[in-house]
Amino acid sequence: MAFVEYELQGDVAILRLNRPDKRNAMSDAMVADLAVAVDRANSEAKSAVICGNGKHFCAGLDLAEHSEKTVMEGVAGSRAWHAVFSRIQHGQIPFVSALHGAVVGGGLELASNTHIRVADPETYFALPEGQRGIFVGGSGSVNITRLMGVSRMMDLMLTGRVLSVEEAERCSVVNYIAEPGKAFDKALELAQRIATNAPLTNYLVVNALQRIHDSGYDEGLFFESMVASMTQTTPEAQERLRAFLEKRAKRLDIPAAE
Ligand code: 1HE
Repeated sequence: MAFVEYELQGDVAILRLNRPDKRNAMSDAMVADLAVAVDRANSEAKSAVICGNGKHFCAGLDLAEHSEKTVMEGVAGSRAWHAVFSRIQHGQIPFVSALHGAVVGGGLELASNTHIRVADPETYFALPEGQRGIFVGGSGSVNITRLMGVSRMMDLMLTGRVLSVEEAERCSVVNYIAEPGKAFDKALELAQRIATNAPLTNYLVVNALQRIHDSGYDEGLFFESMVASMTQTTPEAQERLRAFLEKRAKRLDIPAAE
């Protein structure tokens, strides 16, 4: 996997986009390597971090490669992105992205498929597709829009304007702004914590929540009851509940009163 480095640190898989000389621009080969790494993480880890080597998280689609494609090759390429991104969004485990530098075009699409986004303060976001004469093709029209809404998505795509990390946090693109240079450390800390949850709960959070939100009100509530009951009746849940009642479980980290 030349374009994606993979490492298993305890229960957490670390996936590093590794094409820093091209700002981690996503070529077809990189998408294929990402698919292998994502499948491996889903099969052996309890959570994962996705980050980028070099000065930037990801400069999006490899524009050099894509200037040469036919319509059908373009469709196949977009569908390949969808396939790997959906194995992130609806895979076996939660993925946390650690963002820094440029998170642009397809880089923002990748981040929008992860479950939590942590960013360094100097991170910036943009969708320059309009200027390049193309359209989002890596699920952005669905997944970035879900985060920021159609109005902001239109603004970004039409004007190509650059969003600061504070603006990105305000519109739910970023969950955490880390201390300078610490996005990876913070993302790893969160992933390690997530890895201690019951695996079935993690699986259902990443697979059921968005689907419940996408369904009708009544269907959503019904689906929720099924999922809730399924988790509550597992031996793991029963042991975790017993551990709490017997004071063996960690309490919430409540901030100390002034
Ligand atoms: C690239 C790419 C790329 C850099 N494809 N080669 N994405 C974009 O429109 C963003 C295009 N990139 C940039 O605007 C800038 O590179 C950055 C702001 C991200 C970073 O700037 P900087 O000064 O750190 O790097 P650089 O000097 O611009 O680029 C370094 C090299 O990376 C250079 O190649 P070199 O051979 O001249 O050294 C660049 O050509 C190369 N490079 N970005 C190919 N994207 C599924 S649909 C998704 C649609 C999209 O993603 S559209 C958005 C595409």
